[in-house]
Amino acid sequence: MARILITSAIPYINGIKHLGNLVGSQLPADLFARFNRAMGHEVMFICATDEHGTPAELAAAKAGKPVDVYCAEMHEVQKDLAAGFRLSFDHFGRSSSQRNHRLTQHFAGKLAENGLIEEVSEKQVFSIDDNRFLPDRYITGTCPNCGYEAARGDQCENCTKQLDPTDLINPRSSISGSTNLEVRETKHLYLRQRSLRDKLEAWIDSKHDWPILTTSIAKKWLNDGDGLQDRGITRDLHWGIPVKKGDQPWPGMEGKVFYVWFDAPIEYIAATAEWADANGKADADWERWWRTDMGAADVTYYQFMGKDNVPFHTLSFPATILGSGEPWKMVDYLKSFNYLNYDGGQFSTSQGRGVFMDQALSILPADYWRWWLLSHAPESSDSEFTWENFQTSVNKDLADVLGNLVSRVTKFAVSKFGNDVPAGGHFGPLETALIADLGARITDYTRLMEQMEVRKAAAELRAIWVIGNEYLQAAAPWSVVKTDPEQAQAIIRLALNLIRVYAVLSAPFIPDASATMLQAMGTDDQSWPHDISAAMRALPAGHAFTVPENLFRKITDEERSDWQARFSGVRT
Ligand code: B3M
Ligand code: ZN
Repeated sequence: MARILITSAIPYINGIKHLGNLVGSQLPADLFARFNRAMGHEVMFICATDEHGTPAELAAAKAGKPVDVYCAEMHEVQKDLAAGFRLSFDHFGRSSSQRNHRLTQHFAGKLAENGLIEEVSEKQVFSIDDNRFLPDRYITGTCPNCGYEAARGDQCENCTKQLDPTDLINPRSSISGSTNLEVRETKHLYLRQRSLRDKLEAWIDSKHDWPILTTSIAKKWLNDGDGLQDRGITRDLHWGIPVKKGDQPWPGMEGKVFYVWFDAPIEYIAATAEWADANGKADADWERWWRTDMGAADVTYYQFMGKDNVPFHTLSFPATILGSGEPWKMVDYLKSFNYLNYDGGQFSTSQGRGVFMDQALSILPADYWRWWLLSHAPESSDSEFTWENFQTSVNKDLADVLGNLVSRVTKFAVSKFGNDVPAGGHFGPLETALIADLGARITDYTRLMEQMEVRKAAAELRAIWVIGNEYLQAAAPWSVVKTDPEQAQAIIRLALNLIRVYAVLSAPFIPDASATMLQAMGTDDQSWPHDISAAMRALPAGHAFTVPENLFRKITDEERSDWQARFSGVRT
């Protein structure tokens, strides 16, 4: 039994995520966690909300709530949606937790001890009425280039010119509109990543099995232009983790917080500590996942994320860990994803374009989305959600192939032989051929799941469903029963066992349908069919079963066009 640590990139707190976000990290991470549990491994699957930074502050202000209240509420919303999608986290933490405060301050203290922190003085715009420094993009004014009146301090949206806040004519705070601004001197901490460059390169070079997408992004940031830049790890904000050196004050840094990207990945560790706290466990119970001197040396650690997050996980976070000089577990395999586009364009949170997690669950159950998203995961390139494709996939794969097989077999079996697995006949050449074919395909499917080849695994699972249908077509129990009822019983006995095997194999993709199938088969035997001959006899003659509710319904053309219009982002 192996020990598998899995983390998904932690979603920002401000707002509900769309399906593109979901398929880029949390959902494939869940697939992998479920698969590894099915393999009998010990799994720790961690996610959290990413709660700091200016966007969180501004979203709270917009909602008219104190930022801590806003974050607590949005955390619950995201947690419920995760549960709705059946994301099987062992813990869904919060980056604003006390655990993360202490760990983040601990890492900063260690980095300082090791001479890796530099204090740098900078000039920044301060808003006297807002009583805060303003990040560039929260300063608005008139563009000196084109005269656009709502240009941002970093760029003019109208003419695209890159700006400095001091270039703006009549600058004002985007938060309050106040023009009572001045330039002040402020001090920040920089992590001297450059001095860790060789260590980082050696570490990245030691990863021979990473996906090309991951390695190419890591290398690009390591080597491009000036190479690795030293990185500011503090901000002049109120909401965040106060800058401290371990548990000691940091002179000159009073009132400042750590930059959100410094504390967010540390939350992977902190959330595991939160898991221990929430479950009455000791520190040693989470440390055995994270400290190589406390048992984590035999853990294999997998991270899942969208490609835009890769630089932070291949350079910045490893720099924090390596720079600490302490024996923390580092990632072994980093699975990254391209983008999912939406119906000829992009998902857009600001325009409400595309399907968001809450909307998705309000129109169809989780399994429909899980199946489509995972079977079209943007692995080797970006992929695109279209309603036509979604309808076809659901109606064919789920309703026609899997759902139909389950309902045809169980209804026929009950009507001809009653509610027990029938005892007659023997497996003949057709059954032997099916079992051999299944065995080979399940070996292949298991390997693809181990390798996190999400789309290929989905395609193999679909093929496994299809050969079951083809077998039934060929074996035709509905005709055979008229001439050779004993043989029809053998066919049905095999087909009922096939349903259990399908339930087990499909569970990582479509857990609810899988549970319904197992329940109908009157079993909680979820053992993976490594030995297919034995697995096809797991439900013996005389074992009771029932006919399940219809597993999947079809999407009508009318629904498809309604939904397409509803989520197009064109406000009516
Ligand atoms: N919150 C960005 C994102 O949700 C960021 C990930 C943090 S992972 C430590 O895509
Ligand atoms: Zn302009």
